[in-house]
Amino acid sequence: MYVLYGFDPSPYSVKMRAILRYRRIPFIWKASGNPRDAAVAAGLPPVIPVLQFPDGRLMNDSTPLAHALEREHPGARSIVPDDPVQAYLSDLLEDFGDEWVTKMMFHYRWYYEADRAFAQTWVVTSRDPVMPAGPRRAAMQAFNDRQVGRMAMVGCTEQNRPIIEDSYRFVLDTLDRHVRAIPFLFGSRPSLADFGLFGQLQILSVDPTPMAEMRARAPDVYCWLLRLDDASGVDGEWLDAAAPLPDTLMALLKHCGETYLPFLAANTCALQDGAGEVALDIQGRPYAQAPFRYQAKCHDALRKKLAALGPDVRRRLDPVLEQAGCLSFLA
Ligand SMILES: N[C@@H](CCC(=O)N[C@@H](CS)C(=O)NCC(=O)O)C(=O)O
Repeated sequence: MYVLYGFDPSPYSVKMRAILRYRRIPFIWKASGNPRDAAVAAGLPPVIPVLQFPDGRLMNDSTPLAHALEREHPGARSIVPDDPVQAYLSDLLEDFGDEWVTKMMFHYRWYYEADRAFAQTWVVTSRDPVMPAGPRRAAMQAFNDRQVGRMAMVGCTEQNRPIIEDSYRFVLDTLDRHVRAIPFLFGSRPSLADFGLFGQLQILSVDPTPMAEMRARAPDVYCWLLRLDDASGVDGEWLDAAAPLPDTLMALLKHCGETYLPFLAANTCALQDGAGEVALDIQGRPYAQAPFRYQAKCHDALRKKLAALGPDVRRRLDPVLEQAGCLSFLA
């Protein structure tokens, strides 16, 4: 049996849980205590979720984990589209979810008073629901202070706030239109991209400020999240690879090309130049944050994956990436 160490308020944990459920891979959800201890004890980076494989191996980082599950359980219920063009776009949108939409999750959770108060409770009670009042208050305050102290590091600043909030609204509006026409991003079955967006948006659908916004302006996104949380009963098809991509999917890719990818490229440059700051204009507004090493790895992985695709795939994929304004950041 697999064991997934994580907890409900963690976007990457609920992403991984939804993948295991959709894939019908039996697992135990270990969500009490401090799930990060499982990573530390195994000498892994101290992040959750951590997945223990039936042979006892432990691994973390949801993207390589999802691909490891593809290798262990190939075939039916794969979350990688059969068409390599769609598979690449799914990887790209998953990364957009994991690394850009996460800025929205972190911003709303730690910027607004009501969200900060709720998140502290949710995190502390997930670790121990019956902690005595004194230690509980102290744990809530300590967690709040730690996360608020990290906001600038991940780009959640007053300067960047309009870019992040407008991007949240764009994703909501576009996804809302999409899921009213097509059940998941690449057809009537979910892809890795769906799960990447799901992880962050699931948390945004619970934290009070973004939840109110989501329910008011994108109720179908809210319902899509509920469906995707346990999609073990979904049996669907991928989009026809020969047909043009739906407008809504193109719009999401274009948005990625206007927001996340310029940031990713500027981040890589800043790290190469040893600069202390990533600064660029996003949709005509100034955006700045400290460089982030993990996201340079994400950029590199996307570029290497594109470079490894054969000419037949590139002949179909490059025009899509070009039209979406993504190609120059990836080639
Ligand atoms: N790239 C990793 C990110 C995992 C991650 O950042 N997890 C957060 C919780 S959602 C974490 O453990 N952060 C470290 C901490 O809070 O100490 C993944 O996809 O799993």
